[in-house]
Amino acid sequence: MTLRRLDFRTAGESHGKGLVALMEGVPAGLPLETARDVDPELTRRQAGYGRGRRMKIESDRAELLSGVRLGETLGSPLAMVVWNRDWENWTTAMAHLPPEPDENPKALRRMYLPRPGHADLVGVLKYGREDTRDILERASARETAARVACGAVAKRLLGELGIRVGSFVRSIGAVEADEPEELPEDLNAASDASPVRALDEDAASAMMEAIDRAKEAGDTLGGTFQVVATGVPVGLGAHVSWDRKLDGRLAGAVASIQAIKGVEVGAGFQGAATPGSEVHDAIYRDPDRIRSGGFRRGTNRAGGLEGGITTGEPVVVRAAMKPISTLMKNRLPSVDLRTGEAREAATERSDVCAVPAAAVVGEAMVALVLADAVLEKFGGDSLVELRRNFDGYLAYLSQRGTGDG
Ligand code: EPS
Repeated sequence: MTLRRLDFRTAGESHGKGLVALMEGVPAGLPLETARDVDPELTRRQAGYGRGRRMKIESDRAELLSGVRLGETLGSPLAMVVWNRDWENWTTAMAHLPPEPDENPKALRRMYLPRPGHADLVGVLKYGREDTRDILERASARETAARVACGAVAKRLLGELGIRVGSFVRSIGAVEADEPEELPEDLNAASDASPVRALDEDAASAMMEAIDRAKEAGDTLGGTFQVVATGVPVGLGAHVSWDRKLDGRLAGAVASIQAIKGVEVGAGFQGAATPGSEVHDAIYRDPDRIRSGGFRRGTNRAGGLEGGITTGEPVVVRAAMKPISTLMKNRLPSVDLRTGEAREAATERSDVCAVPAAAVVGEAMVALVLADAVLEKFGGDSLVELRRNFDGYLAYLSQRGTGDG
């Protein structure tokens, strides 16, 4: 799955020198300063109760290499690097050159005990490698720092059009948060105030206790989160072909995040057990709701998407993250790739729970897909041109809203 108008790519290993983010298709004239627009998002991704010691070492910042001049994008490819501070401790193990013959083998930090749930085993089999580090360094969720850097640029672009993307955590392990009747106006201000990014204080305390218990037991926890985009106009995506349907594009992007095993749009699986009369969102006339074409829905169980097209209601994507596969105790059976002997899976420094961080990565992926869909519909080589096209569409919708369209 690739984006259509806004291409992005990442490179880099978890303990390599740094993570590279490359974006193409950002229109010219978008105000962009990494300290203001990108670094705060990187900091949000680093936070969350349950992260490991690595996050105390890192202090992620984006360094721009190209694509911006005097505070505005040029329309040229945007290149950013997030340097890994921990690299200093890994220069031997992650060196580009072959090791000296007398190098201490321990310093190379090879790993031969694949962790169930990780890319370790399938990766070495597929790529013809012996040392699982050749796989795990890239499979690591550290890569999401570069995704969040790209997502921050997408958010900045969407923000210019009044589209905002936020998230919150719905559950961690078996602890489920109560969802408020109405989401806060500034969703991220509310969820970021919680160490687990939940909107229910009692549940947040129970979630943190569950994380503490898992940590003591040397275990890990997964959970679920919800990404919400507001201000999205009706008409992004298309019903006409499978790969233009926006729900599929969003689900694919969110499912591509490390450890994500399930994605729902709106009420998702819940809707499957409910009669249609209680699932679908009734249509009412509301001329003031310009972005919805002069209509309002009684509910938003569809998660802002019908037929693969946005409705103008908030876009809602939910995801389930499995528990992290690196276990400190009760390590699962595995096999030593050198000898074929039964052994316990490898362990190394890791997180206990990264669901709050995954929600921030979810925002980035949703923002990138929405920005892509915006550029697909409205085009424009510059922000001025994009906005002119966008405003023209809103003018058309507003005319329809009067009933004379
Ligand atoms: C990290 C995500 C996790 C962390 C990693 C930093 O990666 P993984 O998917 O490999 O478990 O554990 O830190 C380390 C690998 C480490 O050395 O502690 C991130 O999101 O930045």
